[in-house]
Amino acid sequence: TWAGVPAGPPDPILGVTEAFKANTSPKKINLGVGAYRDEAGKPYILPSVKKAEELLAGKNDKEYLPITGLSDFTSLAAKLAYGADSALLKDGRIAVTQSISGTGALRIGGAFFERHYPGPKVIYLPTPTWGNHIPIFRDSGIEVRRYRYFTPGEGVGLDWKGAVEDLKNAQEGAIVLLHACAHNPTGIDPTQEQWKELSEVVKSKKLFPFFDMAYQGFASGDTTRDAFAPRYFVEQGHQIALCQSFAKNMGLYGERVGAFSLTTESKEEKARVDSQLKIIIRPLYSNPPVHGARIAATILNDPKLNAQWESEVKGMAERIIEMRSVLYEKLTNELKTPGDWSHIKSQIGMFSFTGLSPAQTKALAEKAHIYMTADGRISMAGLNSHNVGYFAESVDKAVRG
Ligand code: PLP
Ligand code: TYF
Repeated sequence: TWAGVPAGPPDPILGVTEAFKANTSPKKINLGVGAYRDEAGKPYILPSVKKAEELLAGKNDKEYLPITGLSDFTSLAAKLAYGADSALLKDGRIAVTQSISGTGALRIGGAFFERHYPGPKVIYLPTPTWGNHIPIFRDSGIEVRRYRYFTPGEGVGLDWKGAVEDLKNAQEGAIVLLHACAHNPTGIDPTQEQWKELSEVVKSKKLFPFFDMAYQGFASGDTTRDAFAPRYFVEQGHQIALCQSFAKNMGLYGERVGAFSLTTESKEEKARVDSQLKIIIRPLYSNPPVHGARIAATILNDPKLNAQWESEVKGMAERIIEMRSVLYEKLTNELKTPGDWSHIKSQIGMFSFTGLSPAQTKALAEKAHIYMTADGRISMAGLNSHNVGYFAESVDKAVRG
């Protein structure tokens, strides 16, 4: 039956972990997948998450959740994203559903736009973007187009002129995907001034802003500051779509905790949108998993636990920032590695887009047992005080050829 099924390529990011696992060297380092590691290189369960699990232990049955998930969780997730003082939230104008983490949120969003968006079913994604964005929207039946975002080579940075130009030339009324903060893979975000200009461009072309916020808190260490862009767009009168993930900021990766929301014109419109979200979700997976949503809701609902969580997010962000500065110092001042490495310090979030070439990344894997994605992206969280020296020396060798 399946004789005609061709073998497909592995996921460009998760495939790196496979290669890493197969390597038996004690020196090996996995900088592929964006998953936080502590100073000992180990996965990190946030103490606030442990505490929430203790509070929950034995207290709940395993009944199904409603189709759109745990309502305590979805309202608290919306509050975290839009702000406690959000007028839309107070007016009951935000339609929100729990989702299977950020990926599921994007996919529900794709399906909703494919079915109900009155404008062109075309989405503009930044180049580069998180690899999964492309198949998510393509599989949803939305045409994928691109806008420039990044300038490679010397002076690596945001291609602001290119981005604005491409969006000004975009098809009127199309959808535009915006990484709310900590752009993956480049680690480069627009400034607040640039977000303001972007809001004007989006308005002038009647584009629909579709935010992917997978790293709230991870960019600056402050969840409010990291939510600047979607909140500003809402303030400016845009209707937005928003995907949230609690994989990174609560370390709930495998629990699959996320939310998808749409702002609406009225309570009545929200109710209609809610009903259609349910119609999309029911034949996909019926209802979402319960445990992770309970953890997130417990944390967000308890002021003390919430404050503890915020400080733990900050702690993760700060450890990454510290690693950026150590790596920069080693390459620039200790090893005098050829090239300008200042972008390692200026980039934000989980990743650094190193500028290493595919040949150099290949050499690092083969000669130094160091794994990263082929585009030269490294997960900064995979570095710690024990391995950063070895990493810097290996990069130095790879660069010098
Ligand atoms: N969007 C971006 C930009 C990401 O980097 C990720 C990965 O964490 C996701 C969405 C969704 O991830 P998850 O489905 O694990 O929440
Ligand atoms: O970019 C990353 O590494 C994270 C994790 O299919 C991830 O976003 C990677 C690939 C994937 C799902 C999550």
